[in-house]
Amino acid sequence: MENYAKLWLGYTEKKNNRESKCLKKIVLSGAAESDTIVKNTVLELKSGIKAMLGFEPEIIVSADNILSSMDLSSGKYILDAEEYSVQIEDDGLFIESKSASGILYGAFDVLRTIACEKSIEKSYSSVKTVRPSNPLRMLNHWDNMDGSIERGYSGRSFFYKNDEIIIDERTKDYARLIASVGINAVVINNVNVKSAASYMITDRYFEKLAQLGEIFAGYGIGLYLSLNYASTIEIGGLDSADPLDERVIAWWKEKMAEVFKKIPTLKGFLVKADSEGRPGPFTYGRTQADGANMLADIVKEYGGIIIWRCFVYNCRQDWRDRKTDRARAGYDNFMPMDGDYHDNVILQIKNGPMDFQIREPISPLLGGLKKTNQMLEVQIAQEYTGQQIDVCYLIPEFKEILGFKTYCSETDDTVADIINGKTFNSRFSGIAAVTNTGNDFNWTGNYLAGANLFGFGRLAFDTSLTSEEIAEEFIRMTVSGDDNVVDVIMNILLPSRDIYEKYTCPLGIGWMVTPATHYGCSVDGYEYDRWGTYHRADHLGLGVDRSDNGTGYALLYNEPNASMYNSPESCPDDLVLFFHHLPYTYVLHSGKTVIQHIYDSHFEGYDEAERSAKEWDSLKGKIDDEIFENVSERFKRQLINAREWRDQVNTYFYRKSGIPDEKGRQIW
Ligand code: GCW
Repeated sequence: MENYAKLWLGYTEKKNNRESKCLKKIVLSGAAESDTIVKNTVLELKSGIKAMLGFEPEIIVSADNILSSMDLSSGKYILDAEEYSVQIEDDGLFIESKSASGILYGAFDVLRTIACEKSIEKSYSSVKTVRPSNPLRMLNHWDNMDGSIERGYSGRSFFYKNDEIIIDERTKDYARLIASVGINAVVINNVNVKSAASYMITDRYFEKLAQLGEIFAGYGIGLYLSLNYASTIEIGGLDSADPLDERVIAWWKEKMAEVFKKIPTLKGFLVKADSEGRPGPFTYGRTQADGANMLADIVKEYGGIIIWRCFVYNCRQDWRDRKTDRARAGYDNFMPMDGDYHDNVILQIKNGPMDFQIREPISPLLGGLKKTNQMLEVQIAQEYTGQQIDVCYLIPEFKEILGFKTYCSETDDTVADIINGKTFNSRFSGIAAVTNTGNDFNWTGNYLAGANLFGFGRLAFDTSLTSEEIAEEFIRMTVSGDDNVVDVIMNILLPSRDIYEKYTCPLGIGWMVTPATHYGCSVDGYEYDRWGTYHRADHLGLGVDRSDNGTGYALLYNEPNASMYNSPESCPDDLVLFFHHLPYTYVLHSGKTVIQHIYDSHFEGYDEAERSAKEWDSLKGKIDDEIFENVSERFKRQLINAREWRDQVNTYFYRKSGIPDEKGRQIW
């Protein structure tokens, strides 16, 4: 037996499409037969169809259609290039694209259709054309070279062990898995670049990195590294990392020439600077733009890009200080330089202004910045959302984020429009997820967390897909094609984010988690701490005043969002405590008081989690035992967690407020 699951590329035997004539001959048109991606595509189609349908198709590759003059450095052209179409013509199936990657995506479309047991004839009788929604569709690994993973809940790293890079069958299967859902970029090391990882840009690792880059390139995936901003000091022997210091610039020039020569497939770097103890340009009185531009100018001649994170805030705050607002930090640090970032810099912005809580407003940088390349960062590693113990299907949340209207322009003003490059005609843009994988047998700890890995890729590739469509594909391809099983798991996945929200932090307030580990309830865990993460509860009420009477954060949005958030009357219930400090007796739009909402949602959240666990139990014997047991065991832990959250939050606020539950349920 393999030591890892095949997930959605299991290619088990299928009943439908066995007689399909057009699958006997498949034409790949638009790229050369000698191209590695094309070779991999041919192998994938042959083995996949053979395993699912019992015959091997004849595959013809024709290089027609290549646009040799294509400028791949421009975002728009990348989208053009990666677009594919599939259709039945005469007696064969034609997969066409202007690039080898597009052909690969077309092939995976066909394999998905077969794996989901949809009719090939119906699916492709008229031409199906798909153009990816985003130029960059990226995964960020927070893997450390000692094999640990920061915020990893699925075992150890499959990239590193004891400061060495691992390359084996799993590396290639990982590339296949993520390419199959449309990922085209991957950062393979933690943004906190320390210890051995600082030496990734040295001789010690070039050879292995070059090999890794080749494997990824064979599946249309660009390799990126996280960079230690202070490399000049840590490995360069200089005493400064000042981006305007000539010695620093000279060191980087020489270094980058070497790095791009030794790792020819390298596409660029991700940088976390001036954040949570990491060094950065602020140390030298320089701006974030100074730091990013210095590196970008140097990597430009190699076609490289610098992805610079906006997660810059004061993590040494005094809890007594009510003026400093962590939520403002990203905006305050990056907005003033809008227009100054050079054209191969992309700012990578977390979806919310804080840090991947179960409910946050959209970062006001998205819709604020108008002259800067932008990328959205979401987190499928469930750091604050159940750590792959609790089931939490995040695609509905990502759909909300992408659909958010920022009012930054007359048309095309949603987050999806901004990051796909449409709104500001950006050259480089896209979406990244902090990934949830590790070397566990099933890759993601909980099998159901695989839906977030699968779903993130699918959504990044085609933002128009619904959460339901994505969940259904995932289940059919990974667990079972039985309609009843599909229904049961859909009913578990789709409401899971709401359920998790209900039994954890109410009304957008966030942060009532156990400090450091971030799993489990601790209402006051972060209340008197230095991280800028407070709920400000007293005997009368709770919430953070971010209106114009408070920190003014609400006014960072474009109108009408600013006014909407600024007043509790117009602020949506689910964020009202993020923006306002309200009495427990305040009546929400739902008609409930704040305190009654807290009680009701927590009782409901637990009950619904329990119902999901029971639904899962009904699958015993109907699905693979290994999957069944894995998720069952996680559900047991989820219920313990949900019960603690419910009872601690309810009890805490009952004791603070002295207001009993209208329904007289048990509070401790
Ligand atoms: O949420 C915080 C995490 C850190 C992480 C940081 C970041 C990689 O708790 O573990 O560091 O975010 O995004 O940089």
